[in-house]
Amino acid sequence: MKLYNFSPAPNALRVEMFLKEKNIKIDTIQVNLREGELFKEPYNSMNPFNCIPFLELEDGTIITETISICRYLEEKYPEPILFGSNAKERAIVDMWNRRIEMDGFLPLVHSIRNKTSFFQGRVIPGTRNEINQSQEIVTRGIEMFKILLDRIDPHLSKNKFLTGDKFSIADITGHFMFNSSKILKIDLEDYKHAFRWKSELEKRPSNPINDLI
Ligand SMILES: N[C@@H](CCC(=O)N[C@@H](CS)C(=O)NCC(=O)O)C(=O)O
Repeated sequence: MKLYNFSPAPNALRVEMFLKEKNIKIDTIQVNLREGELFKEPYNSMNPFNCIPFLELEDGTIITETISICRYLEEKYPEPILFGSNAKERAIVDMWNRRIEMDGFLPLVHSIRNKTSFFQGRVIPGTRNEINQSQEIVTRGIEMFKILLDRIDPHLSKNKFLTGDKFSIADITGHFMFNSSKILKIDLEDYKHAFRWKSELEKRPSNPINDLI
């Protein structure tokens, strides 16, 4: 099994944090997406969506999508459980991960890609084209993130992690949502409980951002 990744990228780091939480090591090949490596062979054929991370199994099967990769690894290496241990827990973890990913993580990814000149010509992940950056998408992403914070702040006043006492994949997604909010310099002062959660996530030994600094 081989993982194709590019460590500074947020989705790459999500998988790395998951691996560290589980204390597992996988052969990893760094593919420099900034130099267009993902559009060259063999990577273009391995993942025509031209994104990392992706996982190559022994039989040649390619699994893309951060959460799908983590789900596969969860079944192969169950402990510690990060996707829930029974039907109810798995549904709750999935519910929170989707809320965080769709209402916070992805809107902020699109805000960043539409804001910084670094992403000109590649506003949509895994593309190289002339699609314009849009200030409206920057603004909308931040608005969506704040609506999410309004909703999760009261929940986090009563819960250590998103699903209660147990750390899960949803918290990993949350950690990288906050990392994007830092890049966009979004003030979190009004969200005391979300800020407490964010600070605890940053302190986890598995936080791969600490290794980059
Ligand atoms: N939906 C994919 C998105 C993966 C993704 O956006 N990867 C980015 C890095 S964080 C990428 O490879 N971008 C390549 C590029 O835009 O050139 C997932 O969840 O894994």
